[in-house]
Amino acid sequence: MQSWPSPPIPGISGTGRQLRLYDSASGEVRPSDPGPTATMYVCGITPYDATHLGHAATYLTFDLVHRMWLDAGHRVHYVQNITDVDDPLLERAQRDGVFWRKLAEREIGLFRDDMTALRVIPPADYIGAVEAMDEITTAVQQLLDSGAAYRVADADYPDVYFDVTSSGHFGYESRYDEPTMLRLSAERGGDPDRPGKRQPLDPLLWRMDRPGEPSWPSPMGRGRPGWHIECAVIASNRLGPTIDLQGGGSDLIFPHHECSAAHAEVLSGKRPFARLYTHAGMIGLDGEKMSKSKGNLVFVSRLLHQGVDPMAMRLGLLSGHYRQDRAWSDEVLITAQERLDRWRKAAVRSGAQAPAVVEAIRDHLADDLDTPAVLAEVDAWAADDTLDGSAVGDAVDALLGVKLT
Ligand code: 5CA
Ligand code: ZN
Repeated sequence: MQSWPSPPIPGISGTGRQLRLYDSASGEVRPSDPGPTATMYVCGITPYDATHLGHAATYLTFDLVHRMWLDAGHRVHYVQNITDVDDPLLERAQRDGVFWRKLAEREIGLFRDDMTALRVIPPADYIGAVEAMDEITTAVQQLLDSGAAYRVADADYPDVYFDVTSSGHFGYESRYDEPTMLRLSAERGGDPDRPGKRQPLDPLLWRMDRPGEPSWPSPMGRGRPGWHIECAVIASNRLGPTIDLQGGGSDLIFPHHECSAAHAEVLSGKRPFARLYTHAGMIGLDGEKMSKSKGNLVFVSRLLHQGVDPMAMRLGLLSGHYRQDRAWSDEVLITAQERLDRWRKAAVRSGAQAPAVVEAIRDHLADDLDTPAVLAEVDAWAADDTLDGSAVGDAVDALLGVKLT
């Protein structure tokens, strides 16, 4: 799938830092320690509706990771998927009377435009589930052959499931207890009550063809893939069996990242799948998580259409810490726009060089992406009329992704 154009990234003087990030699997802030090429997989959208500010906040978080690694001299191999066939997409297409592929195409187009406006560095590989169908069916067959997967005894639909006990340490990524896992599985697309499964938490790998549903040929028979195998396969076939970071919003901690890690580890025989599992908090509106099902969405494309500066959106979303669940509001946007105006004036100013400000930006970002501290630092620089603009302006562009000039 075509991704989107890369924003130019200005060079800045000095040396980058080793980035430390919170890891869900260990519950600690840990150093990321990539080799010359850092590898990152961030779960992409399910394209049945436009990009909202919650999605944007999550992609901005990992864009900062990308920028910090580049600043530290790494190449970055970034892969993102598109869940372009799944229940929510098919249900929405059915409801609206549009062909599911058309709906996906339209929403992916909007997403690309939104990411471009927000100056998010694109993934090198942007891969739809449909494009990866052969890879996915090969992996499911491999799991069946090895005994890690099985079919349910259902005469009509002998769907294929993954046996969670085959990984030997299912649950290590989320560290949730069994009742929590069961609840979240039921809430987030799993089917713990399906009769015939070995364990209630076993996730679907291959759903046999149902009337009216799209399906693809496979050694298992016609059907379509489960959700978690898609990400396990797209990531590991491009980045190898062990990646530096698996990212997404905190609603993906379980079951999605737990199951995709388990699939990838059983397929490769290597663990852990990711050295860091990093999750962004949920953006809410009026006290509730912003989500398609609740309908309380603020779309990036709508704000752009209204003339809101995407750099103000970016600053507004980065004004809270990425791990914190936080609310979007008109006030957040107004404060961000005012800040952006002050920073823009300061960026064209002549005066004394302020290399310590650039170093402080790096230090705060290296500390688990402490953007509130970065904003305070840059605010102080903007308020000091004696300081020069250009070097700090470039650092704000390169590291924070906010273009000032
Ligand atoms: N296609 C799957 C991942 S493979 C998916 O979750 N798609 S999504 O469109 O529902 O979400 C895309 C990304 O946005 C995910 O990382 C999700 O965790 C994140 N996200 C969704 N809602 C919010 C929110 N309100 N705040 C922050 N991030 C969110
Ligand atoms: Zn995913």
